[in-house]
Amino acid sequence: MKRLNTLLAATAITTISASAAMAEKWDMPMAYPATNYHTENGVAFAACVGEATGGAMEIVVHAGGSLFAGNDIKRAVQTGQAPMGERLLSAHANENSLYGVDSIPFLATSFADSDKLWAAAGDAVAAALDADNLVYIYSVPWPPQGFYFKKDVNSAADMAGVKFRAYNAATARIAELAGMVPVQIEAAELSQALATGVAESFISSGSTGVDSKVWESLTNFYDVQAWLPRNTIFVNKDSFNGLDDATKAAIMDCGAKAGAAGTARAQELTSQYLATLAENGMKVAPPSDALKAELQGFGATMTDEWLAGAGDAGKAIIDAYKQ
Ligand code: PCA
Repeated sequence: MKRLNTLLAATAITTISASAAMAEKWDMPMAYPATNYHTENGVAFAACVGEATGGAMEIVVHAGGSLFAGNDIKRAVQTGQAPMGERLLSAHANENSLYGVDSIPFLATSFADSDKLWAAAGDAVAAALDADNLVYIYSVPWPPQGFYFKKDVNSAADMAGVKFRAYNAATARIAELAGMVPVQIEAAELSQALATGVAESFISSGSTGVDSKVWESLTNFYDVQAWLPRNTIFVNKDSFNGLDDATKAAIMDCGAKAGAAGTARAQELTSQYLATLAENGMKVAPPSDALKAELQGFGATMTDEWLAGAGDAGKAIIDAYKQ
């Protein structure tokens, strides 16, 4: 009996050390600052997975584009250079129009409508990711998008010729329609671009305005509420398929929780961000009626263009959303 106990104890020790040795460690590149709620939510997701797998799966978040720059994260995960990552998928709408469904001006302008649009679009976007060798885990919206300038802007005429920082095809297109000059810049480089005059305006959330201390370079925020773009977390399909079922389930469950928690956090922070902009001396205002009408016109053009590019799959999403 004593011998058996010794044997069992030895077996237990072997099992523990084997599972510790086998603990999987995954890097998760993210593009936004460590203090941004998307990143904090990613860290909470990683902790959730660690806990749910008893430490067998360790996910290590790399914030601020430190492992891969935002624009490189999707390709890195597709090709297995990183097993998982986070990306603003609308920046890849040139690869597949469906990735831009969250950046159609004035289609979904509130958190409730963003959820509704995602309920209509999520499966099609997940299928597009699958075709890119990626498994969809969760996504979280940014707060509604508004315009930053360094002067009062009351109509599109006031925007003519202004250097405008774009983060995807939709933001570049809206700049073009307004007669501005778009330049594509990652959020991580935004402060510097504004400080050096490479860009003198942009469209984004209060969140990114605060992250970039935008008041150091610009003066006006117009709360246009044009759309709520999303950050999406995905895993390389081969890496995912190599996991056991329990670990897959842990990732999916923690992902569902992170999607809900991150969205709630975004909503909670939205008005705080605008208050922070104002506290730092920015003029925070709704757009004038004239500007709003012009932007709505650009939105109608861009909706038609998106539908032309996204075909039947796009139309099915918009129809389902509008029901
Ligand atoms: N912040 C990101 C994307 C949308 C947003 O609110 C950015 O400006 O890059």
